[in-house]
Amino acid sequence: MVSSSCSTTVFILITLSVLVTLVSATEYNVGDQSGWTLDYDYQTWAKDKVFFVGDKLVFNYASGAHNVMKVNGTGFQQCITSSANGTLTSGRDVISLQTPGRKWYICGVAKHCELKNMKLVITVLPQTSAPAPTPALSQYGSATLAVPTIYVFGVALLSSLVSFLV
Ligand SMILES: [Cu+2]
Repeated sequence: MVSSSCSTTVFILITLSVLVTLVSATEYNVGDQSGWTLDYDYQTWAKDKVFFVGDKLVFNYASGAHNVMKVNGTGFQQCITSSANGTLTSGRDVISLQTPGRKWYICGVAKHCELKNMKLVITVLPQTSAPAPTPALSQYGSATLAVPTIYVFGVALLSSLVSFLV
């Protein structure tokens, strides 16, 4: 009985996590465990991630040690620390990505941007839920629909494997 309730729990957890991944927005901790800090390679951090409208960036740092400024491309390249777009200083700054396109963030404290690489640039993609319904694309409709089915099938397969192992 223990093993069956265990595998049921695993099945539910996997199903939930898949559903959460498919449906809800992702919250990204900038710099992962390192947070928003000196001498971290945020270009590499962002490189393998795909950001969508609705996702969130969370900048974690000791309040007062750093801040977060949203800038434009020029401000990013030249580390212009004008606070025209407002400066976030809470130490746990959450930014909702509301529009697609390039987004630039820098730290405005001292020369952290210029000398310590505290700068992040990302590209936000539009939400994928509403593709343009053009005739040319409609033939791919079934392929798009097949993806969640593969997920569900994968989960079922995985959970039956897990129930063997538990
Ligand atoms: Cu800083």
